[in-house]
Amino acid sequence: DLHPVRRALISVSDKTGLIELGQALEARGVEILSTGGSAKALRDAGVAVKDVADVTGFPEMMDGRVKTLHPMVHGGLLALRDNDAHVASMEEHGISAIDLLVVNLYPFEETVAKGADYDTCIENIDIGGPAMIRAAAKNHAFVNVVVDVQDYDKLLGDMDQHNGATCPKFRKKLAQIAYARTGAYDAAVSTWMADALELEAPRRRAFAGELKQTLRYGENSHQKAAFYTDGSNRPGVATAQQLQGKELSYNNINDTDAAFELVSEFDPAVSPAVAIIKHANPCGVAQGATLVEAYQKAFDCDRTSAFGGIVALNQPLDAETASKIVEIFTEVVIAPGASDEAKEIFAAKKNLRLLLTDGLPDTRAALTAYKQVGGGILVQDKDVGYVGMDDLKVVTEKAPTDAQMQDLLFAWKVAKHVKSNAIVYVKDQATVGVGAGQMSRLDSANVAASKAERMAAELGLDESLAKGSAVASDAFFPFPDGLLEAAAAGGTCVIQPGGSMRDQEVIDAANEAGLAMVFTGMRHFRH
Ligand code: 93A
Repeated sequence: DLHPVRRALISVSDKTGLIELGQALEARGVEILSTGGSAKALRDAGVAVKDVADVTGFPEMMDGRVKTLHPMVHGGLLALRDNDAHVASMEEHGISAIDLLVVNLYPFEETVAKGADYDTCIENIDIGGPAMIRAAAKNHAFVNVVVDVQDYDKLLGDMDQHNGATCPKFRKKLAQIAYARTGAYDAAVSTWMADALELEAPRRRAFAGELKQTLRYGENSHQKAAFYTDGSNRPGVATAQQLQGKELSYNNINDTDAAFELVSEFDPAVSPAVAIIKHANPCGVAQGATLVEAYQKAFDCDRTSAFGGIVALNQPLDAETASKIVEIFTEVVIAPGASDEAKEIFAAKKNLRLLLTDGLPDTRAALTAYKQVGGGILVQDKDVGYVGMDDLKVVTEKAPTDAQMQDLLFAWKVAKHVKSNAIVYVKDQATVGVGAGQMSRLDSANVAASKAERMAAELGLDESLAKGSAVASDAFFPFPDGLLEAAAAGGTCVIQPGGSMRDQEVIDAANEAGLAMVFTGMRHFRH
């Protein structure tokens, strides 16, 4: 089952490593066929190459749309070498076997990412490449197919282990990668088309991913798990660089994502912000004059829960903040960069994971969110809803002061990232109580209030942290009870979507309790 590699076809858009590969194959006595640009690059470097056009007897035509789509190529890729009839056909038509195909495709994904116009994107749909890749992969019993630059060395390594041939298991692995690549490629094309056509629910959808790392286990130790990138290059946990610390776990990744997406809601040009996350919910979020102040304020919301938490920053980590963070056990820190001094401070804490990103994600960019359910996949727009000052409607006799307004908007941004039912108390641009994931809104208000009280006691204060706070509710209050609970805890102003049948009852209760309340007209369920 060892098949010597005697003849290769190389056709690559990304020319990285091409010359080295060509030279290595030549040194191993492999004959090389190649297409226009790839052939030229190899020839310029002194590697002997045969033009595919000379093999097919046809020039590359129609702007290169037709260059390798020919029986001389596809016959050479698909023929079964141990089938007499196939071999007879090859002889009859003068087709020579191709034992190795090296292709990487027209950069369709990159072209879309650059924001190219429709026709340019269409022109970057590779046809001949995927056709060859699929043919070679089907015939992996005899043919090697390489679609990733990172596999060049592995190919040469396998050849060297087997005296210029490759083993069947290696060829099978290459074939699996090849089909995943063409699948992902067409997924990218169909997803782009669905967007370009503004289709709300395309009748067929394709998904694709590329392995970033295997994980030791999933949410629990008896679950297998792995982490895939989606090719979008969005700054975030999937594209971050890990500078130090243990390998990230499944739960770390989930929590780090929640933390970074939340903190990225806060414009770093306005002020530094910090979010501390536990179990995908914030246990402290704050803005401050400095990053370290923001961290301290976030930490003071719920010091107990912050232990072993995940910290996200909207600005590069500085030395002061780094020193403060290492005072307690923290699982992960993610930031858009870090100073050398900060890195040094972290280096002393070997287990602390530090992830650095290339900037913050655009939290308003349209994205699609998926959720698996029994027998299906739910697809929706990511919640990129945003409410600004001008969208708010004051519904009570009292209107919020400017300072209250700032805290209401802050609380609203945080509430969007808290599992429903979400109630968030905020004072001076810092959360002071977060109630998450309860089955009743009243319970969430209670949880937030009791946390604010417990923390106040811990800090030696004689009134609840929630005293004088702004309160956000991710969805409307169906009854006045949750609102009254928030008022009793110390809330003085409220932000909520409105839209309940009992809105008037709730507004009356707010007026009676002396609260100022605004409606957003938009809710932020998050389940
Ligand atoms: O336009 S194509 O779809 N038609 C083809 O017949 C064809 N054959 C190879 N594109 C085709 N290719 C692609 O050309 C390869 O997949 C590769 O991405 C690219 C390499 O072209 P060059 O060697 O001229 O740079």
